Amino acid sequence: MTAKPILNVLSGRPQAVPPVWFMRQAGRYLPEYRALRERAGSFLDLCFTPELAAEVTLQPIRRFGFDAAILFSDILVVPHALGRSVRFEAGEGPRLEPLDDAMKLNALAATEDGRVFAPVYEAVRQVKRALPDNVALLGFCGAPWTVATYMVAGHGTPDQAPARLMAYREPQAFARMIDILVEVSSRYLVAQLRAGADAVQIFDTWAGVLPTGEFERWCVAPVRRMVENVRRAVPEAKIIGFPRGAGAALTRYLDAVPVDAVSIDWMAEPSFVRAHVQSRVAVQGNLDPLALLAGGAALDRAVDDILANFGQGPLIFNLGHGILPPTPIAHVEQVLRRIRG
Ligand code: 1CP
Repeated sequence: MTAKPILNVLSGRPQAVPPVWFMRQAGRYLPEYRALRERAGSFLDLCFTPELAAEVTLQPIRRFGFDAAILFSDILVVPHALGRSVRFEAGEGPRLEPLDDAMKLNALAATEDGRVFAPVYEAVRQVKRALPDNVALLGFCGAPWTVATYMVAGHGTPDQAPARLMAYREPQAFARMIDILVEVSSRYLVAQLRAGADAVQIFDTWAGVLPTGEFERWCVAPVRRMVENVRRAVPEAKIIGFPRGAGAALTRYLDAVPVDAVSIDWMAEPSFVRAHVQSRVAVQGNLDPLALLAGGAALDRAVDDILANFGQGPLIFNLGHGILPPTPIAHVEQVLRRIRG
């Protein structure tokens, strides 16, 4: 038995009161984050200064007593370590040099500059030392497909069309990039685990936009290889998968990818998830971030529904996607009271 409720759930043991954390729990809805962000300079400076990244990681733990801290970083540090230019413009989101033809894709560096990640591992060690025994530390990275959507387009897109098109037109060059991301991301997760992360989450935010064959090729197969790589190095590694928007394809994901938990979005059908996901692994989720923003009776009802739907089995209470910046702090407190009594 471990003192960390999340690790119990990840081992398939339901908890009477489900452990809870929120995706993007460190961020702009917190005044203490906004204050520190202003002092840090650029967003990447914040990610790569261990003391600052550790402090931001700990802020939501101090304020709310969540059951997990998630390392403060971003999925786009991986393209940065591959030598791509990555910038975060205030209010505009990430900006990268696009990889918009096969020649550029084929010129992508085959391996990372490992020195880029050193401050991230130092942040993991610092957070680990500061956390209470019952709070788990989560590391993370983006899944190759989701990271590739930003590398190809150079920014966030509503439908990920540039990467989808590139994958159809230049499958070999696209596959080369995915293969590189598999290997870099696997090494990155292994090093986070070795630095002290208790578990890691693989964010495939844009898994839901692909047709079956493409989903298999660009989401399922690469994440499977990552999980195999990580477990080869750290056999007991606890891994959470988040193939957002996969819907009924969650079963095919689980058939191939041996994760310990699946994080589900708020659209997922509860009886389907119970029968085909929670019967096999732990479930994490799936509060609608807009219900959290709305608050009031609608929020209470949404929390109760999740507890009724998934509370009998292994459940990590979470959002179905990241917390929205205008979310009132009082609404987060309301959820925690509702769950913990
Ligand atoms: O202004 C700011 O301070 C920057 C906003 C911000 C923050 C707080 C970005 C830019 N990234 C982050 C932190 C972050 N990103 C975390 C921190 C840990 C946490 O508290 O959860 C994590 C886990 C991520 C992961 C991430 N980054 C994902 C996957 C999860 C998800 O939310 O879908 C994705 C897609 C990104 C890309 C990214 N980075 C930042 C933004 C605004 C975006 C989305 C861009 C877009 O598609 O529009």
